Amino acid sequence: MDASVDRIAQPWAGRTPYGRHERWPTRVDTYLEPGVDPDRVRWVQAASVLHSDGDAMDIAVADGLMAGVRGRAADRVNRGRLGPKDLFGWQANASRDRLTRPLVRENGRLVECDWDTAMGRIVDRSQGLLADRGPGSIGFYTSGQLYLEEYYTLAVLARAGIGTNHLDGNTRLCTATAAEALKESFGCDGQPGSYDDIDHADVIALFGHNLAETQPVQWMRVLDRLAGADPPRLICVDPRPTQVARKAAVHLAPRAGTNVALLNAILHEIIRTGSIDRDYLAAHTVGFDELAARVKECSPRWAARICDVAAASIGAAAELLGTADRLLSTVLQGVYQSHQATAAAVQVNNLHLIRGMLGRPGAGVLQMNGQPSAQNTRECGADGDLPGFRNWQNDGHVADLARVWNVEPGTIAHYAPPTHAMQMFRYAEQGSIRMLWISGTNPAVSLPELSRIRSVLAQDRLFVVVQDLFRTETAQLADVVLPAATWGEKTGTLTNADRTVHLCDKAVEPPGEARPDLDIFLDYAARMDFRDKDGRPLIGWHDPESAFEAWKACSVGRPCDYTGLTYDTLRGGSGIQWPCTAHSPDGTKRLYTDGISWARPDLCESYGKDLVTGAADDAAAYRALNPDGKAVIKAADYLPPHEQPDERYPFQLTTGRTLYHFHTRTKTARAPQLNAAAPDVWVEVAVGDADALGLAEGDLVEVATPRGALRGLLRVTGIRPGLLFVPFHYGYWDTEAGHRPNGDTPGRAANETTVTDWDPVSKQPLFKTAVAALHLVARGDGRPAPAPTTTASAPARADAVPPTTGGPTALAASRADRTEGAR
Ligand SMILES: Nc1nc2c(c(=O)[nH]1)N[C@H]1C(S)=C(S)[C@@H](COP(=O)(O)OP(=O)(O)OC[C@H]3O[C@@H](n4cnc5c(=O)[nH]c(N)nc54)[C@H](O)[C@@H]3O)O[C@H]1N2
Ligand SMILES: Nc1nc2c(c(=O)[nH]1)N[C@H]1C(S)=C(S)[C@@H](COP(=O)(O)OP(=O)(O)OC[C@H]3O[C@@H](n4cnc5c(=O)[nH]c(N)nc54)[C@H](O)[C@@H]3O)O[C@H]1N2
Ligand SMILES: [Mo]
Repeated sequence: MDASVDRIAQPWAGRTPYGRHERWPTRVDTYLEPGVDPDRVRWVQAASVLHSDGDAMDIAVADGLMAGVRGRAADRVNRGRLGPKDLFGWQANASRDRLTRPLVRENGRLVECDWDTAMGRIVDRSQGLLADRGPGSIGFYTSGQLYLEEYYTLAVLARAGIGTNHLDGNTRLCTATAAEALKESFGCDGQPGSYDDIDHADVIALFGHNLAETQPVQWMRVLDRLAGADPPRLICVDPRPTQVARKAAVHLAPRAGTNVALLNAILHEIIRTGSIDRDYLAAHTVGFDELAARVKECSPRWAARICDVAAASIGAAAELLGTADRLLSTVLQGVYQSHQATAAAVQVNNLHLIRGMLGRPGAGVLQMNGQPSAQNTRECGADGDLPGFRNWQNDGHVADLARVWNVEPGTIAHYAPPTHAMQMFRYAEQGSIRMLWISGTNPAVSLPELSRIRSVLAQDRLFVVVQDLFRTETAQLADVVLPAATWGEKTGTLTNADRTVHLCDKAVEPPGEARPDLDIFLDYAARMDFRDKDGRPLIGWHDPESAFEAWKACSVGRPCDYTGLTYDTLRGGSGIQWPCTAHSPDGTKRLYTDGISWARPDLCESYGKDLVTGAADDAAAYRALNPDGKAVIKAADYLPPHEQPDERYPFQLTTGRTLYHFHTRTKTARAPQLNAAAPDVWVEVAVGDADALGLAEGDLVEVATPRGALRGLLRVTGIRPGLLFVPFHYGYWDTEAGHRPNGDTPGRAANETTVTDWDPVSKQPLFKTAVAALHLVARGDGRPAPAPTTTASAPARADAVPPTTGGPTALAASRADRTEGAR
């Protein structure tokens, strides 16, 4: 790829068209810091940690410092391509404000100390709590951004060392619904499809998934197919005019929170027109009759009223879906972060089951992940699951895990489902959890209802440990802060959304005394002196590779079997998809090529839940429903969103992402090109709504909900009327107040306004459906909102706003910052 292309202004760059069933061409994207001599660079292999795509890349190292990145041409995921965050995000590693020493709270202030002091405090508190209150007083809240080796170590120390049930990841906010929907339909987590399905599909349907901005490299793949022979037709279900919507054959922009009504109408049409695969249904599923009965009355006209979408458009979508020869569907947060998250995601699985669209090239479903290693959090049991997708309700599975760890089964808490993150914060609020160890996540910006989260974390009686790279909003509320090494500074593996495992090697030294998360967890386990039932150390590994080998032993015979992988094979060129065993050394492209394999009652990860209440079924009920371990077709009635607009709060409010930032911006705001592309928060409103309220581009507005308010500059876009959108990236670490709104003035974090509420099945919080009021605070001064023009946020009137660019100014700033920041 021509290095002079401005990859901020042209995020997806030029096309390499290819035809259906052909191989996606290679294109190597590179960004080297200006002035770096390519001949003096050492390349170290890695994969991106700024989304779930798993873009393989090499990190350039010059004089012991990171100096750029280059896509890996041989890799199956990206064939050399990189997105804007991949190209520029690494610069954050060298920021001047990295944490370099541990901090402890003394007289209300965080002060630097040595590792012995910091770890000593954590160990003292842990031992005291274990003695006085037992394991249930200690909770761990981790990430989807560490490495597999780190999650597995954390899962063993928390579940078998401490023996607590309170271990979850921010994956609860992210992909809990993906996991749950897979468990409901297929009995077990594990992505059925493959990114290669993009090469073969004739119809690609994206449900609440802004692929163009959130997995930009797979969007390049879609664009390349659109530019080639026999292009696929796209269906986009999203209330915003995303780039996906702009390229779609059918774009449905439903009222937020009505996905189940829409999907039921689509299923209704497909069944009514007889576009179903009866042989597949008979051989591989149970539950079809129940679905057919439930959607019988759900006509497109019925759904049109609920979703506020034309019945004819629903019909057009159903026809494309019903006549597709190879259908690929993807599902993400527009579905997962709403009140019927699992119910809706399961209906997409049902669409594939009734059409027999699974396990063949181009016929697949991607219940997407968002974070780079969310898959590993789940498979290692560092979230609300047991390691290796074992079933907490199956005593045989618990006993098997106890055998792997050489502990008594009773040591592993399984008296109830593993505690979910929202419940852990509730326990902390009520006082039964007294120590919360937060690693690789920033809940003081990312959890709903921030005023509540700040007050929970700030309590005196709660001992908060934060393990991060920076002094985040959350770190500022901690009792102990541990400086972590990150991507590029430590070795480990991560698994992307299509089960591709990549190895990231250490490229440079971490700053100061920062240590890899793995070393921190191992150090804690050693100081706590956790033992197995024979008195040997519970955790017998000591570095990333030995941790990986330990995990392989835990994965034997499970769906996520890693036994055929080694660090050496992962250094062989491309990432490899699990399961990977001696029999399938090259990995497994698709699951369920030969029927459903992990749903048998004795094998399944879950016995399923009621889609309305979330109540867990037991083994007997599951055995009666699904004795032969087929796919379960689960129907769901539509239920309206928990909040409905009224006179006081006339708008719906949804929140989400922009192309150039990652989450709470701890990395992307420290990369000058990315920061310049979207420097501050904004509020999106439809043209008609702005006109009706007399508001214009660049006005300072306030968005208020029953929980709180935020302020930002107005961007007038083609978003659906009645809906507001606010990006959730902007917290306070780079503002004067540091970790919260300044004084009584409303802040800018989207989660000041969101609600403490979740999908009853997956327990994933609702970030996409609140009600809100919109008010003018001050007229604009002629400047447009600080929102990109290249994305879903593009202004309705393009001439009103200068184009987004990462041009010469941003690059000059980059150079200056790097020179100052170099250690
Ligand atoms: N640039 C960038 N990429 C990222 C990330 C990032 O922070 N920045 N984060 C990564 C992570 S962790 C995740 S989870 C993914 C998330 O990736 P996405 O899910 O693609 O991103 P979101 O912006 O959260 O939401 C997607 C879309 O849902 C739509 N939506 C809102 N309400 C509804 C609804 O009721 N129905 C439907 N059908 N759609 C609705 C929104 O308009 C939005 O365009 O992105 C990953 N990639
Ligand atoms: N309103 C609203 N809220 C949302 C969402 C939404 O769409 N709308 N989306 C939700 C979703 S899907 C997600 S995934 C979450 C994300 O929410 P968070 O996880 O809170 O967001 P991040 O900014 O990614 O936080 C990761 C933290 O880990 C640190 N970190 C990075 N690498 C490492 C490492 O190697 N080791 C350690 N120890 N720390 C590291 C970073 O500096 C950062 O502080 O937000 C959720 N919140
Ligand atoms: Mo996420």
